[in-house]
Amino acid sequence: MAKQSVQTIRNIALVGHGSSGKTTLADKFLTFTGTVNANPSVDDGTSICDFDEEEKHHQHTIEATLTHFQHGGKKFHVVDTPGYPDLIGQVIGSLRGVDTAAIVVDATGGIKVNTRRVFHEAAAAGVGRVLIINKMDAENIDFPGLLANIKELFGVACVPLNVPVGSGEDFKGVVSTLDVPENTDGALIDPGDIHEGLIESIIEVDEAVMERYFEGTEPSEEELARLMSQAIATGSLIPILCVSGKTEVGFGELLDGLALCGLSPDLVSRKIEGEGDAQKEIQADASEPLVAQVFRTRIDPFVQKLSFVRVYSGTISKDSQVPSPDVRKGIKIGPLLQVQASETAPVDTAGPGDIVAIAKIDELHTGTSLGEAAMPPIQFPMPMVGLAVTPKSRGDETKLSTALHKITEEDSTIRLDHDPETKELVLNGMSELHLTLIQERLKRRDKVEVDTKEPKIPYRETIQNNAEGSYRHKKQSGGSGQFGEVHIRMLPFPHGTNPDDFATKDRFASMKTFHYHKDSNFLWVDSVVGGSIPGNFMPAVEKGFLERIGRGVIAGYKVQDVCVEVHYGKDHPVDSSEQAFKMASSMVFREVFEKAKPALLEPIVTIQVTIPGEKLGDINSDLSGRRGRVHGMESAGGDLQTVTAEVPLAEVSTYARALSSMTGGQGSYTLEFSHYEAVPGNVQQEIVTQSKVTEDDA
Ligand SMILES: Nc1nc2c(ncn2[C@@H]2O[C@H](COP(=O)(O)OP(=O)(O)O)[C@@H](O)[C@H]2O)c(=O)[nH]1
Ligand SMILES: [Mg+2]
Repeated sequence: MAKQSVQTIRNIALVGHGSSGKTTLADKFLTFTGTVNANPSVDDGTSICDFDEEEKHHQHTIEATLTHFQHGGKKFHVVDTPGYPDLIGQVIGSLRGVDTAAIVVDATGGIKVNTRRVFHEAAAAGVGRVLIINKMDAENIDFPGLLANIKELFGVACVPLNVPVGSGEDFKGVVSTLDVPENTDGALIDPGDIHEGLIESIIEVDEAVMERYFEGTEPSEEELARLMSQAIATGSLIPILCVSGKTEVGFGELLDGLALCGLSPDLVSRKIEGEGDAQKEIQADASEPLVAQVFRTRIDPFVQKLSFVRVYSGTISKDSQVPSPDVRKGIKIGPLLQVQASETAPVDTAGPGDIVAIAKIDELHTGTSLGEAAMPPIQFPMPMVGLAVTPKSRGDETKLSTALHKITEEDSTIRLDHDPETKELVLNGMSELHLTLIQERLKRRDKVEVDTKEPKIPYRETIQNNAEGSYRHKKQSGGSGQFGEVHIRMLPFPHGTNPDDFATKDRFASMKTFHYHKDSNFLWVDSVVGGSIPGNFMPAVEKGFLERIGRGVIAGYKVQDVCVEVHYGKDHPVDSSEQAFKMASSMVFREVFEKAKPALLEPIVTIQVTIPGEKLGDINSDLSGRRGRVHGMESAGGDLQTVTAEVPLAEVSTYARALSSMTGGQGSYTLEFSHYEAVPGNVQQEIVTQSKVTEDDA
C-alpha cells in the first residue's frame, strides 16, 4: 500500500434504507474512477459489490462489502452495507471501520424507518455524517418538501452542499451552494438562499473567523475546508449532496463532495481503554503503538476466513507477531490483503486509517483488538427471535454445526444456543427474515438443508414458597448396592439478591459453606453437621442439583432463583457412591420443588414499533391483546409514530407477519430482552400440559 498521509484517507460507509441505491453508488464509484472496467447493475445480477449468490438472487445487499479507489488525490475505502433493518449488525460493525457515514436517501421515497435507524447508529458511533439524496432522475420528486422533512427529522444541521438542476428526466446537474456560480438557471432551490446559512454553520466552530466574516471578510477556501471538517466532526454540520447513481448526473460532484466532507481518520475522536477507568485518546500516527480492531469477518469459499481490520494508530506488517489484549499469546499474522469487493490483493503494511484483511486466523473475531490496548467492544443488539434447526439428512450433524459456527463468526447478531433437554440447536436472529436468509446461506453455500421448528420459548421454572423434604436412593442389585440419602430445605432466592447478604448465620444457623451459581441464580448452602453426608460426597450432591436445574421439574425448562440448604443425610459404609448421592440430590430437589409452589417465568421483551400515525390505535390495542404494556409513544418524524411497550416474547415471536398485515408493510419493529416475569396461571397450565404431551410423544 503506497504510503499516504492520514489526511488523504477517506473511509466511508454507505448506509440507509433498502433500495435507496447504495450498492449502485458503490459500484459506480469503481467504474466512474476507472478503478474497475465494467458495466455493473444490481438489476441484472452484474453488480460488483453484491457479488454473493444470495445477493444476486434477492437483488439486495446481505453482507457489507469493502472497496477502495482513488479520487481527487484522496484514497477512499467504501463499505457498502445492507439496508434491511434486520441486518443492522452489519451496519454497526461497518461504522467501527470508517470515519464517515454517507446516509443514502431515495429522493422519491424520502426518510424511511431504516434511514432514521442508521442516522442514529452513525451518531452513536461518533463518525461524521453526510446525506446523499439519490435517484434525482426519478419521477415525482418534491425536492423542497424532502428538504423540509430532512430538517424536521434530522435537524437544521442538515444543509445542502449542492442543489439539483431539474429532476426526473430533466435532471441535468447540480450547482454548488458553497461556491455559487453565475448561472443557476433551473436550480430547484436558489443556491444563493442557502449559501449564507451554509457558511455560517461552517464557521460557527471558530469565533475569530466568525467575527471577521460579520465584519465583511469572507473566509478563504482553505479555511472553509478546515472548519467544515470540524463542523462535520462535531455534528453541527451534516452536508447534503444530490445525485443520480443511475444516470451518473452529479456523480463527479458527489465524489468531490465526499473528498471534501468525508472526515480523515485523524478527525474522529477515538479512545482506548486505559488503566483503571482512564481512557486515552488515540493519535492517528504511524509512529505510535499499534491500535487496530477487527470490525467484520467474512468467510470466503476460497481464502476461507477473512478478518477485516481497521488500523487506528501505528502500523501492522505482514508475517509479523502482534500482541492482542484478547489473545494471551498474541497473534502470528500471515499475509495482509487489500479487499476489492470479492477480490483480494496482497500488501506489505497498513498504517493509521487503513483497512486491510487478515486471512485464516482462528483467534480473530469481530471485535478483537490488535496491539497492546483494547478498543471498546462493538455493541451489537441481542437477537431474540429463535428457530430450532436439525439437519434434513441424518449424518449431516457435523456439517451443520461447522456451517453454523461460520455463520456466527460472520454475523454478530446471530447466536447459537444448545438446548440440552431437546438436544436442539436453536438459532437466534434479529427477525424471521434474518433467519430465512441464514437458512438460504446454509443451503447454497454450505450445502446443508435443515428442518426447522419454532423453538420453545426459553421459559424458566422457579418456586414461590419454602418447602422441605428428603429422599433415600437405595438399590440392591446383585453384588454391590447403591445408597444415599439427602435432606434439604428450599427457599425462593429472588433475582438480584446478593448471595453474601442472604447466606447468613441468622438464616442458616449451622451453615458451613455456600456456593453461588450466577447463570441460574442458584445458591446452595451446606449445613450438614457431624458428617451425616461425608464431605467427599458433597460435590456429587451439588452435581445432582445442577443437573436437575438444567433439566427442569414441572415443564422441562431451566430452574432459576432458588436457594437450597442441605442439612442432613445418611450414608452406607459400603454401598454409598458419588453416583448414589447425585441421584438422591436430584430426586430430592425435584420432590421438594414440586411442594414449593412452582411457577413458570417467561421472558419479557421491550418492543419498539414504528408505524404511520393513523395505525396507532390498531397497534396499541393489538399489543394489549398480546398481554403488552404500552410505556409510551413518540413522534418518529413526518407522520410516523414509535410505540414502546413491554410484551411477553411468546406473544411476539411471529409479530413480523401480524405487523405487516396491520400496516400494509409500512411498519417496522425491534425487540430487546428485558427481564423474566411469572406467567399468568392459565398460560402456565397450558404450557405444563403441552410439555407433558410432548414428553409422552418422545
Ligand atoms: N431511477 C433510479 N434508480 C436507481 C438509482 N440508483 C439505484 N436505482 C435502482 O434502485 C434499485 C435498488 O438499488 P440498489 O443499489 O440495490 O439499492 P440498495 O438497496 O440501497 O443497495 C435498483 O433497481 C437500482 O437500479 C438511481 O439513481 N435512479
Ligand atoms: Mg445494496
